Amino acid sequence: MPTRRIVLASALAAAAVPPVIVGAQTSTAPGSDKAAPPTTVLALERRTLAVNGKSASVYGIRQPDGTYGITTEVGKRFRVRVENKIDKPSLIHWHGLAPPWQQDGVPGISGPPIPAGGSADYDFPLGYGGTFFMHSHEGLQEQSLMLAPLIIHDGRGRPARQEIVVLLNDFSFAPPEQIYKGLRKGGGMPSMAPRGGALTARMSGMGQAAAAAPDLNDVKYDAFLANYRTLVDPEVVKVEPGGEVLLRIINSSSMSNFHLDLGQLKGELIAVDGFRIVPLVAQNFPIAVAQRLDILLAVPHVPAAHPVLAILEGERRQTGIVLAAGQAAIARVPDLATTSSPALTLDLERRLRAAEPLKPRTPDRVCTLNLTGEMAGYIWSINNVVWNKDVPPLPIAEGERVELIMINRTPMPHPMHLHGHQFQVVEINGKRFPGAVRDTVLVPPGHRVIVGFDANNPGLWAFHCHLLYHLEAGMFTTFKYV
Ligand SMILES: [Cu+2]
Repeated sequence: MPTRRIVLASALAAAAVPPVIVGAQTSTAPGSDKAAPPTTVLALERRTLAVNGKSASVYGIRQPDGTYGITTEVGKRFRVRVENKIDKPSLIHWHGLAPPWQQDGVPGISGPPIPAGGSADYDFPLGYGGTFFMHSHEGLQEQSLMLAPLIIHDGRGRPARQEIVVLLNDFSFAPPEQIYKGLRKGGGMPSMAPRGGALTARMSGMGQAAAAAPDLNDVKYDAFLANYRTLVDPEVVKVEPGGEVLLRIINSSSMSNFHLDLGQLKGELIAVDGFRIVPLVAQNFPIAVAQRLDILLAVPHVPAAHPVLAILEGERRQTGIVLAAGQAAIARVPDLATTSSPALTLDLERRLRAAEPLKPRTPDRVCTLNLTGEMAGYIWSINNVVWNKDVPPLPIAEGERVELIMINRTPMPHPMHLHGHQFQVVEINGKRFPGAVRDTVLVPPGHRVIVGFDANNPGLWAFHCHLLYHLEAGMFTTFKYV
């Protein structure tokens, strides 16, 4: 098969130049920067992962030395070549970054996917630091772990001695296509057996305001992973007694919201979704799908093992890593918490305050986005429109302050993500406040959440629920200002 390369035009050379597909012999696209070859190569590949002693075929995004994802620095350029070594087209989205829109990695929106055996070059400036991640936006690949951390250092907070990235994932031995088919049919597949039969009945009231208990965890997963491992054999990270660590928690699950539980330790939350907040101390932090938490942790002086756990919302199932301070015995951590956790709420969200809020400004444009759905057939939508390529983009204009009113009219929580921008949470259920700047916000059932953002990165941008099967089923739309 001839190797093809999609060369994405350099942002420096010309911000609005669309990607150019060229043959393998031509290594440089018109207008790209010939003097600047990519510095980092990321291979999209198949790999085998052992989960609780059973092996599974999953995807991975790795550098030639085996490193998953990228760690880089603010001020550098994001100069990356993605090599597609799987047997299907793929395209990687840089979640939380603000690249030129053609480099955002959403097939059919930002550009075409990279064909099997092909590669794509990316080059754009990194204007801010933080904890981000990368994942495929093609098909159901992210469900099979086509994802990795993307860390941009900016010397944030106090100089922690040690940084620990914790990648959280839900995992099923069933292929995602089978899980999705089961959801569309209203259950009945083994992976969802405990919940399947009740799906239609439970959701018959959908479309009206959600009453009573929220509906959580559509898919019954086989395992929950922290850095690709379960609590049967968790990652144990050596830490210095009396030292300080920076935890970078990434919820790259497909469908699972968690409560991050620090046990006896208190953590200082300093950033959400990469963006700094006024620091806040707690032992327990909600983290919805696609969100990130930066937490500073003072390690006690006494030698001890400190589990850092993520408990599935509404359930007892948990995953995590263990911090080992000094010569401490490491006890087995059960994969069930002692009690069921509650559903995620916005109690913490209401208390978050951006360290650098948006300048107060009357919005130039307000978009109302009803989060809607139909459980019969597992159809999810925005303003009752199921996404397809003929849905016109929502128009906005460069320079505008835009506010998005998200009203969840379904019984399920939806973590809503905007590409290419950061937004500030400015209102929850009618109460205005200068909340966190972030890229993904949870809208629980029956809630009304307003976010504001500045239209400062022209292009065609995706906006969607980050529960991956909701996204696949149509809870997706676009904004356009080009
Ligand atoms: Cu959703």
